[in-house]
Amino acid sequence: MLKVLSLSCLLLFAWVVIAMGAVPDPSKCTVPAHAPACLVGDIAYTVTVRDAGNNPIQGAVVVADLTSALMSSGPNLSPATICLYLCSGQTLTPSAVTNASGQATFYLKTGKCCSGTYPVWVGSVNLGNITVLNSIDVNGDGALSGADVTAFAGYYFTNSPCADVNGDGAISGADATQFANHYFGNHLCP
Ligand SMILES: [Ca+2]
Ligand SMILES: [Ca+2]
Repeated sequence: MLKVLSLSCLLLFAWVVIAMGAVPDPSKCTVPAHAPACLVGDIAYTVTVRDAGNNPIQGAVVVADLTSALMSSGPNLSPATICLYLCSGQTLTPSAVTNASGQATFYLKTGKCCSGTYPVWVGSVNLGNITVLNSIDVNGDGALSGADVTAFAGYYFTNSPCADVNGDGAISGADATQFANHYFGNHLCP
């Protein structure tokens, strides 16, 4: 009986240690500032969650809080008004679960380019913030048209983060290629 109790205590202790070790450390996590999207939801945005020992945390539920994008002032908007376009079924608080590498991948189905502070959470821990939400549907009307090409070109040639449709933090030919592939693929809301 004593042995069973001891074993139970040991297992409980081990569980507590694992649970404690699984606390995300924002300084070790990776939250890219630019989160690109396509209406059809086929552009990945990946957050990496690690603990203080720089170990990846598996099974963590990561939530991106985009709520403020609904009323934020986007760089393509004046005055401030509703910014983000949401495809049907896309929530303002999407979540994804980390894999064995600590990576949680989102596939946002949104339009328009919005800037602001959109926090990314695991529980009550703020891992970092998304600051730009952009999309192949550049003007955020839920359609793909020449207006998006014009808007993309305007952002591209002024080096605006709104043209960073591959989300690598830089404006380059890779963004133009990414835009063209999704635009000519007519990637609309599913
Ligand atoms: Ca559009
Ligand atoms: Ca880029």
